[in-house]
Amino acid sequence: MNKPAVISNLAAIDAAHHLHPFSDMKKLNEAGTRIISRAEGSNIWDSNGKQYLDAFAGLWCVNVGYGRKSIADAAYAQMQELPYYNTFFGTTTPPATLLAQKIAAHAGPMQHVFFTNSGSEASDTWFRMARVYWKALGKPTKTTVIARKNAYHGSTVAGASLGGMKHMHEQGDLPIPGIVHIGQPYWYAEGGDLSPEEFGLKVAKELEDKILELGEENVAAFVAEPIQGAGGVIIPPSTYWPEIKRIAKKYDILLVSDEVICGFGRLGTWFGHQHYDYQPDLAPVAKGLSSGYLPIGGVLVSDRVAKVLIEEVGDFFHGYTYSGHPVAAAAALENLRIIEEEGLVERVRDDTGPYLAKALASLADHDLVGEAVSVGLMGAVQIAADKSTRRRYEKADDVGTLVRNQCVDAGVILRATGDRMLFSPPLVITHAEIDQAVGTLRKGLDWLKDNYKE
Ligand code: PXG
Repeated sequence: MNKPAVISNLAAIDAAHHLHPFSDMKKLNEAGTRIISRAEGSNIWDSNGKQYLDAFAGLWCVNVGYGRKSIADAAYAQMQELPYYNTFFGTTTPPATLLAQKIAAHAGPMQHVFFTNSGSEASDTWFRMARVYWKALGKPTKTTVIARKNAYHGSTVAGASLGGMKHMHEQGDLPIPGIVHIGQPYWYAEGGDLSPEEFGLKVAKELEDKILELGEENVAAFVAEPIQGAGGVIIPPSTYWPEIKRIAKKYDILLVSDEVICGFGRLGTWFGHQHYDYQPDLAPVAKGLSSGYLPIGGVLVSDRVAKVLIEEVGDFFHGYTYSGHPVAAAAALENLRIIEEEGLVERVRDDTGPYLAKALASLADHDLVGEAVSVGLMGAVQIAADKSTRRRYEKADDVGTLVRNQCVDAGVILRATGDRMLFSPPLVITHAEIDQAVGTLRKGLDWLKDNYKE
């Protein structure tokens, strides 16, 4: 296929002008940027015409898959009708309002939404909202938020502070005051001699200990992803969420469920908290809300919090020029219509989710596989140096990257967090594509076994 001349130059232009997120630019410029130029279903193509199965849905977000003409049409029609108007001074637009209604239809007692453009902005939004809530109730000391180590909640100052990534904190003197972190339910790495169930209870109990240490009167909220995503698809032991639920109920704090990855079908439920059967007071969303076709996010607000915001707070001095952007909202509306009409949430729950679980379980016999686990279409394979003792390779980042590179070369995009290989494919992925992804990962692990020496 003939390419326009400019394409052959793009990598050089990119190196000259484009700073990439979360990238070592020197190494990237040496290696050359991979240019992705088209996509369809669960597959993407680079500018050399090479095809890849995108087992990562972009960045955990293209839930309905690529190439949905009806989303493009909805955005085009909206752009012609009304490309922009704001939602600030007593106005709204039809798509923004209808999108709020459609989200609410799946969100139980979270019947209101505050729109943002991203998950990071959603983190900043609920963080302020939680403090405003307690102040309005006459409890202005309830400001501290408890979050978890190795969590990811975005890259803004509040988002990166809420996240528990040390390397992010080191850049910019984070976290900001008023944010503290407790342990994560990562049994494989940190569970020691405890059973997963005992360990789940132990790390959940850290929340109670932290509340007692800080004093309930100083704690605003606890935030957690239902399953930690960027941290490595850390699936909590079965005892974890019931205990967190008990503790959050016992003490007067808000429970915040970061649904940016787990929302909109990923776990085979509309939202991750529904899979784990707890009820958040606030829930940031983004990604799957529009399947990444346009940037949009938001915070789902429970009736408990909305009532105070509406009746007690008055003006909430917070918002973005593009909160509820009509074109992004129109795209998101069509995206949610597709999820509903095609029964994608049920398909993940009853069909592709169990199929992925079985395919991953087939890796358990591999010498380097410590665990291979999933919920819905969110899965992880833990690489082990010695699976009998759960010993991990010392250079965890290296082994994950090596296997990831093998998979990408073989035409399957996966993500590695350290020594965990992560799956988060489009919700339209087929059985054959799941087999392709898992089969390619097995070969990558074979390669590591034969070629990597500690
Ligand atoms: N919360 C969670 C749970 C996320 O996963 C955000 C908030 C922030 O969303 P925005 O839209 O501001 O990016 C995220 C984003 C990775 C990776 O490498 C993960 C995310 C973003 C970029 C990279 O896994 N998650």
